[in-house]
This record gives sequence, structure tokens and C-alpha cells, in this order.
Amino acid sequence: MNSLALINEFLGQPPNASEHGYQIDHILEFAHWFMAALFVGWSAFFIFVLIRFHKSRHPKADHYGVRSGISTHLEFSCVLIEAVLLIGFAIPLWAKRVNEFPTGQEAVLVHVVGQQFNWTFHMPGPDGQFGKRNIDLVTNSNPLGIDPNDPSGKDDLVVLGELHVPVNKPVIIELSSKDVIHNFDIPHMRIAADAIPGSLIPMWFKPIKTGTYEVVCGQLCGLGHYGMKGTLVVDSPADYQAWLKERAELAGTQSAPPATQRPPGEPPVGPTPGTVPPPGAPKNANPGAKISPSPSGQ
Ligand SMILES: [Cu+2]
Repeated sequence: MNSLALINEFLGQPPNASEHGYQIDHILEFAHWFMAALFVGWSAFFIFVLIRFHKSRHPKADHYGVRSGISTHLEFSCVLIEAVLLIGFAIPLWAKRVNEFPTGQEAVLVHVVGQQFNWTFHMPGPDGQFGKRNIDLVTNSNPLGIDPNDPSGKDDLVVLGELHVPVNKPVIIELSSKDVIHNFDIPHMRIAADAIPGSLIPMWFKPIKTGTYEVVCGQLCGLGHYGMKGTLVVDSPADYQAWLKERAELAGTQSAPPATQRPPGEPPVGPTPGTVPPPGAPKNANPGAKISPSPSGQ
């Protein structure tokens, strides 16, 4: 099994840190070794055919061709192995991922919202209820448009760029986007799904190792796509509680989340070019906004 895992390492797969990830790695390993065997087999067959049917050995073409049934048997074996991979491994794993969601009580619930070019995480707070969101209320200090009059939104946590979750507890994510199609991808957790405006896409995983992992956008979503990164921190239960407490305290003192760092070359924060502002929005929400120079002086 360990020698099999080498091919994933060779292909640049980061180490797995989620419960279901080992099954995905197993399918990847199997499929890659199978493809490697096919490549070697068909290449050898190609070279054999070049030599065996060379013009010097057969000056006159034989229109009957090969009469042995070996190629039929070989092709049937390949189809059989592929069918076993698909029906025996891939479909059951997929069914498990989409049908066997953990229940809300045992899981951590997070709304993840993509926008050019960052990820915002929305957690329901101690009451377990997400506050209502209204696109008309979206401002720079309220990036998700949480309704201030909704009592269930009072204790909600909105975090830009860095999500903390406890280890060994399922995390259910509901994914959406504010502008274009993004892709929420945590390679170490072996999960990825498109974030589509107007849709709420559920996904889940169970982290099994504490640590800090990279969240990336897996869809080319604009000029600053390369900078659309976030962080997932898997904490011990005590560290997670400390983080929740710290965020709750910060939410009470901060009126606005930290300004988003725009990647070089990106237009200033404001309405995405080509988008229609919500009814009642100020004509120029961000007059005279400039890209502030980064600390390195670029
Ligand atoms: Cu993106």
C-alpha cells in the first residue's frame, strides 16, 4: 500500500488530512497504475507491430490482417478493469459523499461565500441559526448583507479568509458566490466544488489531523484568481473554543472586517465591472478608491 502511495506523491498530491481522503487516494493510485500499465503495454504492442509488419518482411499488403483473437481479449480485460473501478469504487464513494451527510447536530455548519478574490466564512454562532442575508444590505463593512434586525444574526461570525474548525468533527459547508463561478478547493481535505451565484451547494468533510491547510480557488475567475487563497486551520477542541471566543469578542469591538488586499493589477474594491448595482445602492459606492501600496513598496 505504501509503495502504491508513491505515485500520488510523485504527482504532487499533498498528504491527506480527511477521513474519506484515503478512499479517494486509493482510487487515484489504482487508476494511475492502471494507466501506467496500459501505456507500457500499448507502447510495447505498437513497437512490436512496427517491426512485425515492416515492409521488408511483407512487401505485399495482406488484406486479411491479423486473425488471432488476442486483441479482443485484451480490450475486454481493460473494459472489465475500468468497470470494476467505476462500479466497485468510484460510484459507491460518490454515493457516500452525496447521500450520507452527517446530521446538523454533530457537525460544524459553515456558509462559504466566494467573491473576486477572497473567501468569506459565515458561522451561525452559539444559537446555531444563520442570520438572514439580503443582497441589498451588502456593504464593505457587511460583506454578506446580514440583516441587523434579525435576532438570529446577532451572534453570527463572519470571517474573511481564515476558517477554523475542530479536529475529528464533520464540517458541513454550504457554498455560494457573490459574483462569478469560483471553486472552493481544499486539496489536503480532498474536497472541491464549484461556488455558483444563486445556488447553495452542500459539501462535507471530516478533518482528522490538526494543522494549517491552504484553501484555493479552482476556477479561473478573473485577473486576481491567482491570489484567491484562504486558510483552513484544524484546531484541537480547546483551541477551537478559544478561537470562537476570540472571534466573538472581536465581533463586538470591530465595526468592519479588515480591508481586502487586492492583488496587483486589480481594479479597486467596488462593484464588479458589468454588474448591475442593487436597487437603492449609492451611485458611486467607493469614490476615489485607490489600490493602497503593499508594505513591500510595490
Ligand atoms: Cu475564484
